[in-house]
Amino acid sequence: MILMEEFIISSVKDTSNGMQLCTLLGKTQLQLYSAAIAEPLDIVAIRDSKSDLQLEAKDITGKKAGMQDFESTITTLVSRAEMHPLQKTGIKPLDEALSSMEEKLTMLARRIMLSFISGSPIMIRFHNDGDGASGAVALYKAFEKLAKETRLGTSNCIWTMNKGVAYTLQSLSYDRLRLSPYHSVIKPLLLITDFGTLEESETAIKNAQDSMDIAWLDHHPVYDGFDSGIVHSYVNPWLEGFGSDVTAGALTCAVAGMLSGIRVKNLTKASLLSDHSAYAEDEPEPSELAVIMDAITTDASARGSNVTPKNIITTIEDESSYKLVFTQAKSQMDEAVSKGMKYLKARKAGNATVATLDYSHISENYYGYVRHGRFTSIFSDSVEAKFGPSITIVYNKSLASIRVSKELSEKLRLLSLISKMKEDTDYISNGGGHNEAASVKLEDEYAMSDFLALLYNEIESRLDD
Ligand SMILES: [Mn+2]
Repeated sequence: MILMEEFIISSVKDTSNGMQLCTLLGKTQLQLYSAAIAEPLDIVAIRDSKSDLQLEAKDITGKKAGMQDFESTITTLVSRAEMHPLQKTGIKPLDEALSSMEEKLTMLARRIMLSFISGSPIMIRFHNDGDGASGAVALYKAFEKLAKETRLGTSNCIWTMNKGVAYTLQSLSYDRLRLSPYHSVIKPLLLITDFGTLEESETAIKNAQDSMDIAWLDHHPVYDGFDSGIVHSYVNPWLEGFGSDVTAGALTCAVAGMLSGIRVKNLTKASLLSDHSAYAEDEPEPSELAVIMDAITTDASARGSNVTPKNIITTIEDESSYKLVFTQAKSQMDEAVSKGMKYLKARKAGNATVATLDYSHISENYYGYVRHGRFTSIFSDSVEAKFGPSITIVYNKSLASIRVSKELSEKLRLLSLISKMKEDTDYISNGGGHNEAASVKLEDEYAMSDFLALLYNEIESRLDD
């Protein structure tokens, strides 16, 4: 007697060679190419799931599985793929924050696992900086490990570096287009890391609900009226009593660690450094990783091309590319910072120093890694090293980027200062961030000198008290 084993088809991907790649679920999960036309929920009977064969028309029984059968099959398989414990980073306040969010992170990881095992598409969109990239690289490594363990491929994982901070209708239509080769029982999953929490994303996020589930990891402040309830999972430290110092990269690395057990400490630390989190510690390997990921993502954004975690890993693992990218980025920034130190104008406010720099001195000569916001953060470290507690203002046409030393931030309350100025004047179009790092956009660049004069007054009066 020939033993036949039954499987349910959970997902089908049309490939470019006219074949289908099918994910089959039974006592185990496997993927097979098929020359015959298969559809989700088709029941197939094959003789030996362990030998390397291709699905044929005779294997498709013509029977369809019911949703209940499908659900109990996938539930058993997913629960067999055990979650790994939440890893400690060794940074106490960060570990406390992460463990208080453990339940939500676990739920999100389980949703990813459901898609992974069922072969349904997982679209990962990450912010185009070192924080977003660190999470994406960690997830990529996690999927590679899971693929080995489950004998599944990763061709259902689609990577996009998101240019900008919103999830737009354009992003949504592009994502929908890319779902077209996939047919799956489990809804496609969109995983967003390190961007999107702002009003500009609302319409696209709402419209996405009919074609995809959304799992979302962010650490940008939530705005009034933000409703996280419409997406499948949303994890943000601002909703859990913490703030932006808990990076999206740290959250995403935690999820990647739970999914696969891969070590995520250095990537987590790189994300903290890249975003200038208060938990960042200057260690050689994570610092270099942060610079490299920042440089690769910025460079690709400038050229309008996509970067995948695989591209990043290739650079990191090749010694000469690693050195080249790192040295170039580092020397550009060092040069720009020392130039900035020459051009800055310093004034006193109480015991603090206010350092102001016109970014046009810098922007003309540097491209790529040196960017206004990133420059301001690194520049402010040099200002602080020279002048002690300080406020660093770097303005570029109508945009001012402001950094405040830790010991001054409580007294200065930068965010409330900005909102007061916004009420008192008519040239501030928007401003935000947090009390140690914020930016202000003016209606036009000619208002900058008025803005700076008023800002100095406000700073002086707050720091004099
Ligand atoms: Mn971030």
